[in-house]
Amino acid sequence: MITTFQQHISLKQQEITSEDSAALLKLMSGITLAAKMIEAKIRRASLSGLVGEDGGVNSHGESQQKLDIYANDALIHCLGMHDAAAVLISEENNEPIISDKATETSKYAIFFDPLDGSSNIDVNVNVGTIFSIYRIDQSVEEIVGRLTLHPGICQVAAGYVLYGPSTVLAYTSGNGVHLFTLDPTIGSFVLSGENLKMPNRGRYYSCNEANIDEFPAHYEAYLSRLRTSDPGESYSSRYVGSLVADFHRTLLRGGIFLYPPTTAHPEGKLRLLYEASPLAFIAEQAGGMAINGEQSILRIQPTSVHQRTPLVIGGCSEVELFLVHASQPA
Ligand code: P6P
Repeated sequence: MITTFQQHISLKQQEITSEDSAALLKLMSGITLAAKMIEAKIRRASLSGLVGEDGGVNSHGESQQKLDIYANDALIHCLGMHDAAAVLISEENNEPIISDKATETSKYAIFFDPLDGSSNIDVNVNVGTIFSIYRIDQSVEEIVGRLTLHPGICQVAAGYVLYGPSTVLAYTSGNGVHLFTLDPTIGSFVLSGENLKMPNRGRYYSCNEANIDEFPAHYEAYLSRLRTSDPGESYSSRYVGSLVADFHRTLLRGGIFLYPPTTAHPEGKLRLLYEASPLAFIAEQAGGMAINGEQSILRIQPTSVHQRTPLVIGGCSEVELFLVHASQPA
């Protein structure tokens, strides 16, 4: 018999009597509704003129795809339907958005990348939505003044939706990682994997090797070490160029994903609060590790909502070997 996402949250939350239970149910129903809307648009994008650039730029001056805007609007609308959300922080918007139905009892901040990797849509490559939920203790007025940011260890829940051959939702609220697959015949996300564990050692490393000459030296030494592993233990390279796709493979097959500092992005390209942190929460809940090259992603104290970070995320075996290389003198 099937278990839907909503049923699973209700069952799981009974195990942890928490004030978050009811709110998480509302917030996650907003996210799953938006995900179904986004999936339906992606599936027909080339037939409905939704591929390509919108002609506008987001808050970082990056050109926006038409589906970036649709996905962002869908998430803002669906999350704004409930009074649980006080504030929404999107990669597409420079400033936090006070939710439509925010009241003094609204106690949650939702950070999201509405459609990560969207430039891949035109060539029919997987894209994803990434989300991260925090409980906050600020009034709406205080938030408008300045949203207090917390390290990733304070996340109440996090996850992603991967739009691919099937649409998969990965989710954690601190009690393991669970996978749900969208069943289009009933329009529900159905439990397809419970308490996932990332293999301690995998066979793939994943990074954009075109930038390798720009990586700090110990990254290059590490990758060379992986490439020259003993026969039968050697690594192969996989790089989709869509973070959620590359991470999801790492979660299921093990190995390591790296986005090191580069000349173009000396602080790293990926965003801490709505890309690295939620994936780090998932990775650690699945028995893996996630660092910024030196320290745990989940322990970084954010200083701005859109700050970037280097990311090294994967199985303990691979990340611990990376740290050995990082500790060696240059
Ligand atoms: P590069 C997509 O634009 C993205 O933000 C992530 O999804 C992906 O991991 C990364 O950038 C790819 O960056 O520089 O390798 O094209």
